[in-house]
Amino acid sequence: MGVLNVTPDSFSDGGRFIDPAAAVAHGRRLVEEGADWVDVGGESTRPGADPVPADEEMRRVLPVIEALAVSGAQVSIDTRKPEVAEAAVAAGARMINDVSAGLADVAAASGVAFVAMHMRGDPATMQAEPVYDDVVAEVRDFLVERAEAARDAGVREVWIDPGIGFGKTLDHNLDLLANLDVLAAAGFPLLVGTSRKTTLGRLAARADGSDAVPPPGDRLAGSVATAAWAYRCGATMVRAHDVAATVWAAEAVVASAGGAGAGSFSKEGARWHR
Ligand code: HH2
Repeated sequence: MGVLNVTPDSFSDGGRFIDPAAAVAHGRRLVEEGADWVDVGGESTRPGADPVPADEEMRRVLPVIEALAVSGAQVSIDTRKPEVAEAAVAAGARMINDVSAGLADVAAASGVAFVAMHMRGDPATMQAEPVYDDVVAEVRDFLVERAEAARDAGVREVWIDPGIGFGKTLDHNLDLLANLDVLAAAGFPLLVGTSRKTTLGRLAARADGSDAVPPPGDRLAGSVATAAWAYRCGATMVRAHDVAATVWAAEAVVASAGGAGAGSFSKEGARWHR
């Protein structure tokens, strides 16, 4: 799943694709690089981000979704608002990626796929000392409850996502990454998004023995390493800004894991071929 943020303030690519033509061109590039889905968002969910009114969010994303869908791309809409999700589906989106895990009814009514992601609180407050007794069990139980409710509401394709960086400390994120196999065994396809996130910046600083956290654009190594790790642990989709590098990493890890008999992670729609 390639990331396309049509926002002025996203944490890593804010402002780069606010022009619709630039956004559409980047979305097409993500597909050429091997993205199976292009995840279009019009509101940043980084910690402390300003909320965006629905009409402004729609103004940003709808022309981009329409143009990408017409050119044959599979588009998901990254939103927490029902009216934006509905309008995005009308413009051609085939999946609702909802970081609040609350839009299952919209997905059911419109017949599209749904991603239920775990977040503690909301972006304005989520990094204020999040506390869990057992982060892996709590995230798994929440996701299974939301995913089962979505399935019962009639959504045919339901994904779960632990929401790396959403109301979690570095240690919480690492515990989740260490236990992705538990989430992969929860009964729903698993999506993981680590791309360029602060956790990776902090690990890079740790490796350097430094306090200086590298900026999002300098977190490629950690992004592809954790994407490969996620696939190895049973995830079947990762959310990535750097799609070409991520597809190569996926190919390398599946080939290494499976030996000569492994299938290949083809760029033809980024699906496993055996
Ligand atoms: N992460 C972000 C946004 N949406 N959706 C899912 N399912 N999983 C994620 O991990 C996830 C997500 C944050 O990244 P980004 O879109 O690049 O930044 P911003 O929220 O600042 O626009």
